[in-house]
Amino acid sequence: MSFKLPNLPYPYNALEPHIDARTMEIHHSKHHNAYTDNLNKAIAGKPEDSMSIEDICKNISKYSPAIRNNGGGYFNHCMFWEIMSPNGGGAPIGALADAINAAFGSFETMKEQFAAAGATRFGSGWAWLCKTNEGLKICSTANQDNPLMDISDCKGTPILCLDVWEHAYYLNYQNRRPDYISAFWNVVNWDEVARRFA
Ligand code: MN3
Repeated sequence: MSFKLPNLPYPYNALEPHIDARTMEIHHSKHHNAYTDNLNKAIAGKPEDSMSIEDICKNISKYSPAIRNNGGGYFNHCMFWEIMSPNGGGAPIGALADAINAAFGSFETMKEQFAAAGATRFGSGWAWLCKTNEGLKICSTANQDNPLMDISDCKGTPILCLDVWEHAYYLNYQNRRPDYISAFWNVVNWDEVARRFA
């Protein structure tokens, strides 16, 4: 078994009241665990079994739908847990703040565009802030696709992500996806986003 479900870097209740403990527990121990198990089943006995998840994503057009869905699900959730923190929120500083201002004009405008990308993603998917050769970009992907994937029309190195599948918020927010997105800013780990940006 190549891929392991990572432990969360904080307890399930650490992001309350913004993301509730029950949602975090089910999301991590059931959803992310299932993507991990199903990815391992899909790559068993194949060369992909010895590849990094990033390299699998970058060559995803060569692989099965099961690897695309579960490999994306594995990578996306690993990143999602890390870019949140109970000590999160606030605003980025330094080179990341400069890059955000250069690309969007202000931190507030970046947040508005990111929130719109998540709110308008029809059905299930993710919102992303990506580093590209043309500066920072915001986009969204469907299902478990991500900007590393060669099939993505939203390519770049992801530095911030938000899961907008209903399983990420429905217990606490029901149909109010925009309220979940607003609350997310209180738990963003800007130190980790800056590390990925650098
Ligand atoms: Mn999810």
